[in-house]
Amino acid sequence: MKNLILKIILFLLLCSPSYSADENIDMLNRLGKEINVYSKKIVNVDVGDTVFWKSVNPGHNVEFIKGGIPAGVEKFKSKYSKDTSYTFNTPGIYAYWCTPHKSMGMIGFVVVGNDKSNLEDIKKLKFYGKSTKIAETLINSL
Ligand SMILES: [Cu+2]
Repeated sequence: MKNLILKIILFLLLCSPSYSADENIDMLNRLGKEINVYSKKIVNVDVGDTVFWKSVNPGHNVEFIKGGIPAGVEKFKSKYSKDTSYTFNTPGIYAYWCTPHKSMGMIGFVVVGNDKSNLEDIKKLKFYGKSTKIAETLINSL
């Protein structure tokens, strides 16, 4: 009987869904009709969670936008054509873009700990070209 209970506990531990809210995002040349795009434009994670960006197609990266991250957070810029990740330990909204495609709509947002206290800073960010309209739509949906 004790053995059975142990087996049931083990089964539950192995088969229960992960409580972690880590996210995976692909960096792509094309997704449907869009070109140069992150597979997810907005993700919501908990404090301490990690977001992984996979370099599915080469030539992309992740760069936090100056003024578009919570106060006290260091800047972050990944290498082109490389998988990258970032662990979000400070709550708030993080705005980022792909450095070479920042005017082509390749932008994204991470909301950490459901904290939107820096939303006004995010609204003041300057976006370029095709990203301007996309940013407006995304920010309005945060
Ligand atoms: Cu890119």
